[in-house]
Amino acid sequence: MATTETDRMTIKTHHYDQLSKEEQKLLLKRPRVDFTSIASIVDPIVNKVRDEGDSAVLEFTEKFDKVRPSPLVEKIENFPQPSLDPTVKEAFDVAFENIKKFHEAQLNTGEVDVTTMPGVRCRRVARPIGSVGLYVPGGTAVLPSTALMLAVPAMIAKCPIVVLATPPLKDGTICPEVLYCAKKSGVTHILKAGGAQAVAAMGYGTETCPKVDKIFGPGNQFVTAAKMNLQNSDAMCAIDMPAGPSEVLVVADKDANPSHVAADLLSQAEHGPDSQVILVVTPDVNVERIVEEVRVQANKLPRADITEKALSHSYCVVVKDMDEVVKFSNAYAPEHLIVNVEDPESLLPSLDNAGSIFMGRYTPESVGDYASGTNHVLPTYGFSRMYSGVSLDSFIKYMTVQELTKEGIENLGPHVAKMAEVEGLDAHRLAVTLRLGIE
Ligand code: HSO
Ligand code: ZN
Repeated sequence: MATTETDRMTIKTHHYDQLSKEEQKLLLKRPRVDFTSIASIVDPIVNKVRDEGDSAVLEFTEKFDKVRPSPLVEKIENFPQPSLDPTVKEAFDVAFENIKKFHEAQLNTGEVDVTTMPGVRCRRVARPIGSVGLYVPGGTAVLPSTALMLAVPAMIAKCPIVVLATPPLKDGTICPEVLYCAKKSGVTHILKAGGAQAVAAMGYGTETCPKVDKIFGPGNQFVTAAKMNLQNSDAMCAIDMPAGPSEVLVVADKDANPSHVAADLLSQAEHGPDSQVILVVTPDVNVERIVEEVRVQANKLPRADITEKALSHSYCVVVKDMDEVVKFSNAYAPEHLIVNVEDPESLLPSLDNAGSIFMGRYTPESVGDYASGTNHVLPTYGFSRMYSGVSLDSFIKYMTVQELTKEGIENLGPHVAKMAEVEGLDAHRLAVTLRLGIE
């Protein structure tokens, strides 16, 4: 039978109990990313930028983006305020305020001041990371919202140097909305480059690009591979988190509106051909209706090609009951989890692994992607099991501080001296006993 345009825009359905254990396990697997072959392309780019600096970055930008921006790096104050349509400006202003509010609320939450025993005071104090690099993707979609998600917490943390890298447009300028967000949120430098070459320029520093201590942001496989290279190199550079393709898991009950569910699935599918979208439901839900809605809406999308590829490795799965839904979601550990059910709050205590959760009938992922206030740079690929999304803490490191009074060393010193004795570290013991005036 010939496959029509419409047939391809479909999403398969599995009945969990009818699958073998092996097949059930396979559902949790992400589309495979071959990092070794990507590294073989990316590593030489990173090394050339490390060795040759700006000239290598410009060479790669000319090769991949077909433009030679001049200058490559500019201080933010050199850019005039871009003129935006007032409704566009207002939308970004609202998003900025909400993101700022949510991340400001995280200030001082990690600092502690505890007296562990009389005369022994222990503190934890926060300091901003000195220099950070923010990667804002270009490519098939320019994402100025990512500029806000990264620059606003960096601004609140008071990071002194904030470099924003983004691929230049064909005329060598950068996207005006990205520039607007960068100016508004305290970015200090713009690096007009993308891909592995931009990541390497920030990680190692070049003649004109400040060296950063930590690189943030989503990107394609090349950007991810470059971040991984830097993290394991002598660049002395941290990264926000490991990354894979974007994904959403939607939980829907029988009263969820099928067109809303379909739109939520597609909003993640349209991100990239390797995105994965998953629907988990109980047997009382009309899955066919939702699948039909996906087909109808997908065919009308401008990014239909990308969406079709994403749908080819996406699926719906029908499980026995709500307990199984929660179990499945926790095992999959999605980047985004939409809980489109009557009483989402009752499920929250059992939900353990997700980058960001969207609760109830009126909370599409789009609101968190843009403007509710939460961050959209989140752990993918099952990493929400052990990583958090970007937050204020991502731009801060903590120092611990301790101070003992005379009473403190008298209380604690003998125990420390005893432990030093057990470990055979005599200088450690002496540092205490000399102060105590014993021996
Ligand atoms: N869903 C994306 C973020 C984004 N969506 C940016 C639209 N613009 C990855 O979490
Ligand atoms: Zn999105």
